[in-house]
Amino acid sequence: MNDAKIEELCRKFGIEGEYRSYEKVTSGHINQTYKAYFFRGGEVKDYILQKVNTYVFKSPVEVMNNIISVTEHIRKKIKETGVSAKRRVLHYQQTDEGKYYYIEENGDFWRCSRFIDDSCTFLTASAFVMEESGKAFGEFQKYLSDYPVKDLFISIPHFHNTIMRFEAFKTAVKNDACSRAAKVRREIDEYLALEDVAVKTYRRQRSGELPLRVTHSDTKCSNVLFDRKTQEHLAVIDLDTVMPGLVAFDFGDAIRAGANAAAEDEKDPSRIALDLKKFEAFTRGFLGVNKEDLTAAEKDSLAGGAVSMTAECGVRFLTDYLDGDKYFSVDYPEHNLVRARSQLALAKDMLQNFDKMQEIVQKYAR
Ligand code: GN1
Ligand code: MG
Repeated sequence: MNDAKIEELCRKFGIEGEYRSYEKVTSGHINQTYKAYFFRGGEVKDYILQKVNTYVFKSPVEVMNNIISVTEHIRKKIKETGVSAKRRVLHYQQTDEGKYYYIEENGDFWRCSRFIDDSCTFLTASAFVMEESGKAFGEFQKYLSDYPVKDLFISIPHFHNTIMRFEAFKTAVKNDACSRAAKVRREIDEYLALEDVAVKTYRRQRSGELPLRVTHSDTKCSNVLFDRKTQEHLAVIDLDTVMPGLVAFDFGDAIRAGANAAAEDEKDPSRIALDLKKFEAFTRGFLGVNKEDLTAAEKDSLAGGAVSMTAECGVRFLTDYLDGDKYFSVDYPEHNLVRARSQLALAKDMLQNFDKMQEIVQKYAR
């Protein structure tokens, strides 16, 4: 990537002013993200330019249609409350032809949004940040509670189908494409032992006990923007996987990512644990916003959703490790294995603390 290229792409999205500079944003595992700076009207204006990973998102145009439709819906909802939506929902740029994307001759798929003023993201979350994340994802769900779920395009079929994720894992073990299976036999066996408990939440949807809702489906705290000064939540970002799904999965994935005492790729599994204070903070924020909207079964499914999402994410990391790191971007050869080990330790610690998790949920669900 270089300045000329970034400027050229931004111009496709109607951005005016003097191009200044760009930086690469490295936190996501899927898309390539850049922040571009322009000078206009006496001040610096910044934009987020993203190359969508079309290996992961096979129908990026439909994904963008979802995103535009959902962000417009949220914008309308926020405005109805009398609050300014400017910093509370993403705003995408259009090309001259009125499209929200630009496809290069080589097929590269680009989109561009305004950077929300004075916002920041966090890779790890304190209890305060977790509570704010809980509010952000709770509000996201609330704003979209009357959005027609069936109209949403399914950006990645079977994304949180835990049963299929385990089947894909078993296939990867069998194929052993990179001859890595023998080395990770212990991890394979431990994940297989978790399968029954991991697929429980998905089965509750299959049986009709849990309803499908509009969900974000990738609720890590790094997908929330916060106010730089107050650290209060502003907007939810990374909307590629907005799909019909389970509230338990949005809740659970946020816990997986944010209530871990260590990082997702911590190398020392003994440092990994469920942080119950952060769990409680997220639960308080989330249920404080939307407990009235949830059914009793949904409230009862939240803690189990955290176990399901952690085991599922870990199985996806291990599958990708066995397949040769094709899906998640890795910084070093064992990165996916390290991630898989950390998720395994976290899922086991959640099971140890399951009663406590349920108690906390019940406290805020009343
Ligand atoms: C990916 O795009 P990013 O980095 O926010 C993945 C999530 C995983 C997460 C693990 C589309 O999220 O499902 O939980 O990595 N997104 C996709 O960090 O597969
Ligand atoms: Mg994502």
